[in-house]
Amino acid sequence: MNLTKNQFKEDYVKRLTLTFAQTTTEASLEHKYLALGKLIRDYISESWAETNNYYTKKKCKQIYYFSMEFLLGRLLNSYLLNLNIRDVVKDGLRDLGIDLDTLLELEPDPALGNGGLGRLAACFMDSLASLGFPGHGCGIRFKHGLFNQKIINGYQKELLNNWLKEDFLWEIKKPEKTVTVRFGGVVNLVNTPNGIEPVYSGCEEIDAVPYDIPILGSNMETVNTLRLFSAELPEEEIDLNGLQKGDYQKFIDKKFAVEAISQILYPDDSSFQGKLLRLKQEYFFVSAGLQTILKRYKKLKESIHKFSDFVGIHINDTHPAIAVGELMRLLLDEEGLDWDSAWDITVKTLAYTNHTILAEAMEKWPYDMFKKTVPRILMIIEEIDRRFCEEVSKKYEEDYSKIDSMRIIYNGEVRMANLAIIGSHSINGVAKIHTEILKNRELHDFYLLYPERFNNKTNGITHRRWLKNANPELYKLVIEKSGPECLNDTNKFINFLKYINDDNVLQTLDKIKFKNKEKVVAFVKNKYNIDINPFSIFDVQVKRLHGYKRQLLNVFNIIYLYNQLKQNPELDIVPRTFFFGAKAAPSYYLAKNIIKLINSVANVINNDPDIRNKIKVVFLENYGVSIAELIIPAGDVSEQISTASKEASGTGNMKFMMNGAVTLATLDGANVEIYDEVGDNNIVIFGLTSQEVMDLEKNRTYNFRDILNSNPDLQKILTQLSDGTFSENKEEFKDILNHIYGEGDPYFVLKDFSAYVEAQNKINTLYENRRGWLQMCLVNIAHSGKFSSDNSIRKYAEDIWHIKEVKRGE
Ligand code: Z2T
Repeated sequence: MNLTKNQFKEDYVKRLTLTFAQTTTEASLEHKYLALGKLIRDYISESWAETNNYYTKKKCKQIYYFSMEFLLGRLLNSYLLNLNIRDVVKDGLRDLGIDLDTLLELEPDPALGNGGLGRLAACFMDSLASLGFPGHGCGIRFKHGLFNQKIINGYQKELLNNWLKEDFLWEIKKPEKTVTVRFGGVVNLVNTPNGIEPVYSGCEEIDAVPYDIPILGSNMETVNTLRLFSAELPEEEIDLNGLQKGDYQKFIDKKFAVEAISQILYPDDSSFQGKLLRLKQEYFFVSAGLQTILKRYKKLKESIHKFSDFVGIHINDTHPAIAVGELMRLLLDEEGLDWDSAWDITVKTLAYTNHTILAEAMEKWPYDMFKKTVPRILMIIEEIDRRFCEEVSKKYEEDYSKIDSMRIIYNGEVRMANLAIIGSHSINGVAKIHTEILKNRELHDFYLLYPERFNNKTNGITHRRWLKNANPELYKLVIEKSGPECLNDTNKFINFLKYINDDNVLQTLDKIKFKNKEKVVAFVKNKYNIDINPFSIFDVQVKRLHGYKRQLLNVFNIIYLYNQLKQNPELDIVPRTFFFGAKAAPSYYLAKNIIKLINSVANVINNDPDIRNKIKVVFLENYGVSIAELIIPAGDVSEQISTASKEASGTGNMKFMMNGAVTLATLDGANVEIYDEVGDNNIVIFGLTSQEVMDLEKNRTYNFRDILNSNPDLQKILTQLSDGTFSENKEEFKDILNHIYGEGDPYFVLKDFSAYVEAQNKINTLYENRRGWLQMCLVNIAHSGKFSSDNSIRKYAEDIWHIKEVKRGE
């Protein structure tokens, strides 16, 4: 937008005075922040209304991205960047004696997601709006997001996340757009003059109240909507529940149970728990979202049969897969369509993304729970299942194994992935290798049945948040050197390669990285009182804590290094700082035990004079979007070391690459595509391939003892986990020991250990050649444009959603 510094200052001072009845000299920092936020909100509002009116007027096909999670991170700086007024605002505030960066830190970071899946949804929102696509988000307004992590004596403690304690600046409540969601009760099908109709009795009705957040594009005109629903007790219900009789307890219990639905985000990133409340959350936002979409569609006055020409609905993993049943219900029961028409519309409207092949993450609801919670949906799903079995048995005759593997209801469970696949016209994985595994193994039978539905869409990240916002100096350099064509097409980052032999550019890269490292040095000193060396290699593994992500492999190498240095304190190694950031699901004992190990090892190493500060270990508490924005721009080495075949894609790998780190990786997920881009000389690859892992799993031929017996270094490390080296309590690391000795090292940590050590040595050698290292960084940055979510979204738009970019002027 066009805004002069003086105009901004005038607007700001006025806003501050009108809202808080104070001048800039008296106002608290908090009020200064709030006034800025409210002003920026004003700047956005007009375009928001215009965007919506335009979509309706032109009847644009609109996409709704249904997701349990949206991990947005702080929004104020993104709004400033996308409005293109950050510099003006910063200068204007400085004139008033206010530091913009200090105000930005005051914004709460809404953590409405667990990890990659939620952050991907947020990156997609940014790309949709920035490219001018009509695409919105639909989810839940959790009162409490992902827990805040505190480390106490090396253990993870979970604290309640209370991001709504202060009013959230960016949401607008829309009570007039409330819809009703029905749970439980009994449904009978009754013959009426209008045909068969469901009659409900004894069910519970809940209000879904929308809160809208503007998603502002960088294209200066599009403002899409993220609509999050909150669960409330309907007003009529309040009387019916005891107020009249003075039975307040009954009323309070009821209100509590209803509001529970949008109280808190489940903190599991990759395991399915089968909790009733979770099922209610899923149906709650899906039903509310679909009802809202249908209401909006009616205003277009188009035939219901053309629904999928105007609406596309994307389901982000199986959490919203119940949409298949709910859309059918709305079309059959509310719109009065016949089965075949309703089914045709449903399949054409829905598309599904799979984010994992881990068996323990698959959503399978107990049949009885499902039936009690959403009886009408279960009826419909049973009919979908019946028809599906009929179709399959026609095709495969008596091959019951095929029916068993693909049908929805099986063994007393409702299998949500099967429902999603059968009810969608498109099914995609999130990286090439992941999609191949889906097609060839996990979903092979479905692939044979519906080959045309399967496609790959490799994940991406928005360079606006992960480069422009998190690493502004590097962004400036890339744009300046690679040309303005980068602004609209990140693939043009490749022009940066021209500077591969330009010592000035390489020096500048070095300086920028160093400054980013110094920021982290200051942060760590201030927060943990640990001194770290900005000249050391910053080796970073930040992501959720999980067995398959193998933080344990990383720690084992650190212990190995420690042992070497203890044996020979004179050993000449390149100084390194190992950073970890990771939350463990509260009930995941192994993961929590690994956190304790990292902190115990850190404590020993950081305080051992023999080590002479050659290595340091830092655990960054409460890893989330905000900490990521601090640490990723400072990373030299990006640890992407999952057991091959387990990480569907990974997106942190892309963020590090874009910020000029060198990837140390297994050939898993999108690492494979990063490798294809940068080539053998600009990445360090090690370990089992996914084929090797899958073969070992299939043949059950892996025995960790074979490895252990022939590797004294590993023997020593495992001994140290119970001999008091890292904890006085010799039982301390029993979950980890059981993971190896009891479960047999299911993620092949021991198997890949020596390859990993070797790869780490290679990193040292590469790093010692300063120029060579900087050239590797440059190559990585140049190729990172490929992994912008703008590219991913363009492909979704073209192949799956069939939507076009909208330019309001035209
Ligand atoms: C999640 O973050 C991911 C997968 C899930 O499967 C659930 C959650 Cl919360 C149900 C991650 C994948 O692990 C990661 O590889 C991928 O990059 C990310 O989703 C986005 O696709």
